[in-house]
Amino acid sequence: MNVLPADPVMADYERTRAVFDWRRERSRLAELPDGGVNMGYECVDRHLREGHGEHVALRCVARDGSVRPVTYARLAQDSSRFAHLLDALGVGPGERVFTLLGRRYELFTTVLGTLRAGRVVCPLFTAFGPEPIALRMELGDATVLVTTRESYERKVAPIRSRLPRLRHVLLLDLDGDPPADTLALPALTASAPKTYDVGPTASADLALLHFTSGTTGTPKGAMHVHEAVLAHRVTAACALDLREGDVFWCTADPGWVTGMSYGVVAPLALGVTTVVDEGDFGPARWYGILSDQHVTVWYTAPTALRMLMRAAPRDGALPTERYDLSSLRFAASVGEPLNPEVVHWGRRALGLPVHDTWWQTETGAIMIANFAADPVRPGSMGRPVPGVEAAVLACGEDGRAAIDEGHVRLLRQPGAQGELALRAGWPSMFRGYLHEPRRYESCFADGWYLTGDLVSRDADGWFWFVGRADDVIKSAGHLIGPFEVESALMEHPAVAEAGVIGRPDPLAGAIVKAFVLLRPDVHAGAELRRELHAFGRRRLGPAVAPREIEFVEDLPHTRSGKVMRRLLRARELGLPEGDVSTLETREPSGTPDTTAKGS
Ligand code: 6R9
Repeated sequence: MNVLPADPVMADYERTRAVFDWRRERSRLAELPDGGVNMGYECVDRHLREGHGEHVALRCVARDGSVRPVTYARLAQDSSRFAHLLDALGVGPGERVFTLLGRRYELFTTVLGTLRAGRVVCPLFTAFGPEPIALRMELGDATVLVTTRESYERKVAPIRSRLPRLRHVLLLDLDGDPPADTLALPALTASAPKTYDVGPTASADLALLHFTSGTTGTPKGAMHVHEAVLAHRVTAACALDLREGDVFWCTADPGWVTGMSYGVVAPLALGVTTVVDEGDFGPARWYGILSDQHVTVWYTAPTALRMLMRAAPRDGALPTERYDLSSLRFAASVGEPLNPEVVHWGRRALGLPVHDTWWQTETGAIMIANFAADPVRPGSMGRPVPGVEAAVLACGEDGRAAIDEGHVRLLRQPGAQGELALRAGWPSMFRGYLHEPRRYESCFADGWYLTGDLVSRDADGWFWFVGRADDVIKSAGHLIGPFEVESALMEHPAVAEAGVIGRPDPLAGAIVKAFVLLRPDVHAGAELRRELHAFGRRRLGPAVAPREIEFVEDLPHTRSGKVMRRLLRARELGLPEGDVSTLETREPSGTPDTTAKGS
């Protein structure tokens, strides 16, 4: 597979960092005739050209447990068919193909066909309700949607009129006539040619669009380019220890960045075999897959591990006593803090520690990790991957990096807390927020990308997560924007205003909690609470809807009229309220005093 021979990285961190060079790694990519790089080509065509077409790319585990192996050659054929279909439908270069699909084979053919054809992939989470789907498809200028009949009828048909630019809805299902204004994908691809020549692709052409949430405003469309595949390869090799012959299993949903970068792109770019589980989480199912598929490298989430940890049988038997986990060589997690208890449990229950890795939608690939050769430091995110420079920046009163005449201040003393920043310029760095250049620019200062996470670094250079600098909620590893939840709740006729926070939860890290101020004359009772829960789930989907709703008499506001979520959180947790100098002090239901100074 010809990436970063594992040895130098694993054996000597400092030395690898010293000699690492992105340009040299870039020269290992298969260059297209025009000098560009194509992510889809790296994942598929390259392996055929190198004579590995018969290697198993995917092992798709159906809900009933049956397993279907798919070779790289087959993946090339089926993704070629999809690429031809995009041509035939007149979908132009750079246009957006949205997927609303779980982990299944067609997700791979759609994504790879789209990338190979030079169109842009934008994945959606299947646990989203109609509202988050509509918003993202509107913002992302969706031209094509690939989904199932069931998802279409339940979630997209009701909002289709809001999407005038959506030209083609392609449904996977074979049975029955497709609903109005949709097409049956299998019928269209069956007769399409089985080979496809990847056309000119510039390294900086847009490949993936990932929506992510911020504190305010609409979701942000993080734009990723084809050459990001370089970072996927390098980080999967050095941080996930992925090597030739491995069987890899990434449990993340493809609607989120981990499920795309490491569930699809990275393992295929490295030519290994990837397990695709179409079923849902369950301890027996998951241990069964690890064992039956002889998974060697496993990338999952702290919430899932905590669920496994809790599911220990009464007789105290360890998973290793019931299942053959002897193939498993490396386990890692991402998305939320990995508490030390889970690392220790991993040692006991799986026979190996779990390696924490840190990154974000915007970074496109793993940036900080516990590496295979180093002893894990339980509770630490690890150290920067080769080719990435990380720093801790001094913060101002707003809790974000202080920028003084364009300059930031690096905190070098061990243990000092500040905002985590990364030196701009690694290949998978996002290249913009779609249609929001200012929002993008505000993420950078003095040559650094500001992550919005608060961290400290110890004397040996290991990073420790402290918290987020903003109000965004991480629940079960999924990033949820409080504003999106508040907006949806406020559409209910009984709701005057809502403030949404993450309430700490031992299993999911945090759960979404809404404080709801009702309109005058509305009775706050159990029935209304139930109705609001159902309303939230219908609009937002189960992954985003509030799990807890509390009716309140008033909500704290800043003098500029914004709900002070920080204060809601402090009150919820019984913590000191901190700086409340910007708190609006007039009657809460009145108009905020925007004339007040110093807000
Ligand atoms: C890949 C992904 C990014 C945010 C990030 C941080 C949190 C991710 C973490 C972690 C503590 C870790 N996060 N990894 N917090 N320890 N190892 O999750 O991307 O959905 O954009 O979330 O998740 O707050 O800023 P994304």
